[in-house]
Amino acid sequence: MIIKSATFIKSAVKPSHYPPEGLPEIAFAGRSNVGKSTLINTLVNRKHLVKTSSTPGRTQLLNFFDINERLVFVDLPGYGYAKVPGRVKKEWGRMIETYLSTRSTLKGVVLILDIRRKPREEENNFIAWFHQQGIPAVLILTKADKLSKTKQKKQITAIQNELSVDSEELICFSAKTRQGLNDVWRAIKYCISP
Ligand SMILES: Nc1nc2c(ncn2[C@@H]2O[C@H](COP(=O)(O)OP(=O)(O)OP(=O)(O)O)[C@@H](O)[C@H]2O)c(=O)[nH]1
Ligand SMILES: [Mg+2]
Repeated sequence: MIIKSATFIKSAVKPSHYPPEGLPEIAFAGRSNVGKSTLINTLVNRKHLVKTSSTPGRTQLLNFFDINERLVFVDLPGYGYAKVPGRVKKEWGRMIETYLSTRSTLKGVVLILDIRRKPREEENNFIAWFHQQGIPAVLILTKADKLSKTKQKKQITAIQNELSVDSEELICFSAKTRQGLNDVWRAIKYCISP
């Protein structure tokens, strides 16, 4: 994918703040600090389009980005960040769920998992819920550079069993080595025009 332009549109909390529906949209979801914002920056070949941080909970709003004036990426706040109080967590959950269930231009969700971690109930719930809503999901195992190729394979099998998906549905990715970058783009394009 040749990126001619990648620009921040706006941040939003509720539907009245979302930009008008128009271009096809792809949302990026995952546990806090998993590497959602970094994945977006890598996809569009910009180091600082989206703010990233080693501190979990960096992204707290829905952030909309225009890509090539052809599609929109939405960086969602991470879930499961332990240090956030229960009330705030609930609001985050509601914010993400409202977006995912009401946005008619949403074409797919990229769900990002850390290749080193076993998925938990949250990930399984997310996947089941996407299915139910008819939202295509792309599953990414990120930070692949942290594991050897052999260990990557082992983790793919473990995660695949845990999530009850085919191994072809899991894309190994690394922002550091750019492993899997083309596969991620291919999957995103397929969501937009299957
Ligand atoms: N080694 C390695 N580090 C990564 C990779 N992707 C992200 N990181 C690091 O992981 C940390 C979190 O990255 P972010 O992109 O800010 O994560 P996020 O999911 O957007 O986090 P929140 O917005 O807080 O939910 C940063 O220190 C990144 O440099 C990767 O592929 N490999
Ligand atoms: Mg982020």
